[in-house]
Amino acid sequence: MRLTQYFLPTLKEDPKEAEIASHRFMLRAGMVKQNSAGIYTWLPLGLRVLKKIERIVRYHQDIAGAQECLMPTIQSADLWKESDRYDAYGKQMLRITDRHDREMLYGPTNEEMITDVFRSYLKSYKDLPKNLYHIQWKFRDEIRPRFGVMRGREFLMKDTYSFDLTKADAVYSYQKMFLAYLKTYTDLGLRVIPMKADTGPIGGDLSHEFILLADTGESEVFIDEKWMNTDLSGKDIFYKNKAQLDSYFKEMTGIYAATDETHDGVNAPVNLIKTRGIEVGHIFYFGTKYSEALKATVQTKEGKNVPVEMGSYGIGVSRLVGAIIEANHDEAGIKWPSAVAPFDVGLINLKVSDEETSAVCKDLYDNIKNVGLDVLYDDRDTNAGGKFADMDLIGLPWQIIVGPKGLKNGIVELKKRETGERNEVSLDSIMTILTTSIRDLKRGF
Ligand code: 5CA
Repeated sequence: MRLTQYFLPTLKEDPKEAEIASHRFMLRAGMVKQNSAGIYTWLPLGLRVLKKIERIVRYHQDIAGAQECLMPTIQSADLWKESDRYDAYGKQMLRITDRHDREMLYGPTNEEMITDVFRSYLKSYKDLPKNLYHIQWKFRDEIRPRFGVMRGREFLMKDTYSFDLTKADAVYSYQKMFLAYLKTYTDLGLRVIPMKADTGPIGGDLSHEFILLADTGESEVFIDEKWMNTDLSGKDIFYKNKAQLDSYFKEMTGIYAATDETHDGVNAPVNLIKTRGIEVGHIFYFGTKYSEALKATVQTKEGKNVPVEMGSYGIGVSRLVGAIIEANHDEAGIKWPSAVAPFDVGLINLKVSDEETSAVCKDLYDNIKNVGLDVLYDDRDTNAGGKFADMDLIGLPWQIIVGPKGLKNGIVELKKRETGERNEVSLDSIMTILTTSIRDLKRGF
């Protein structure tokens, strides 16, 4: 993409309304525009990141055995009356009346709707297990939308719903999702800690929040120091090896980590770190809460009808964009982890009016695209300082800086945004360096 043609409205000044780094940088980097409180337009640069996160989330859901579907954003109130949550949800729920005076709502979550989908088709133990997910916009009329996309009113969530015959099977489904979450966050370039959690309005008796540690996080958390050296990647653990998965789950959930609500000072270890974090995922096992209310039953082998065992599993996809920035930035701007960067490479032409410089840049631009990398080419006829500042702000992992002085000696500059490290490299070797350093970071998502 050429910057002269791209819709990238960057801002030099910090917007007044932004209290935290991620919000400030998302507005300044032209990723989102606020339309009303907690409601945003995703501009092209922001949408690229959102899509990359979605892709990684989807990749791991599919491997764990979940199947993607897509439920609507608008739901009928009737289902919520069946589960008795229509009144309980209170003012958080955006209620709508259609032209026939039917009560509708903008979905804050989908337990009722997926249970209705399930009961419409599946009636036998032979149909189980099933696991369905979608990535869809939700609406919660938050009292205090703030921190940009981190606490929005309209936000993108991945929500998965598992259906099993027995509690033991449901716990296995829960453990598989638990593992999928750890693998997902690792591939997003994040270190996220699972913590025992309250189930709140979703209900149930087994629940974990996934917390990214950050000083600006909304949740107060308590974690055992041991977490600092624990491998959280879930690598080498297999979904189908039940015994291995079970012992891994017990090991991970055995190390003390709690949110403010579940922290119990009495049983907590002494070497506890009190800090703050961002909730980027939340999973629940709630048994038959919804299947009983909505009469989603299956027939067992013995011919008995029993309510299906369920769990639900959420990831805050749009919140993750902000959370990733909170964990990866400096004074100058964002430092995207490669897996979610909007472009892999930023190509800076220092002197557009110089014919040779522009010819070299054009060749490089084509070559980089041809090897399958995403490149943003700053071909604007503006000063170098502004170009460097914008490139640091939007935080692409690699920058290639091309100017007439270097080219006299066949040299361009390669900058790694993460460390700020700059190296002069020969024009002949740049493509090899790029493909070897970046290719192995990009997986087949
Ligand atoms: N039905 C369950 C799981 S599918 C559920 O709704 N869980 S939740 O309420 O915990 O939401 C799941 C995730 O969505 C949260 O962990 C959080 O990352 C994200 N989320 C929740 N509220 C907001 C919000 N107002 N803005 C942005 N993200 C949010």
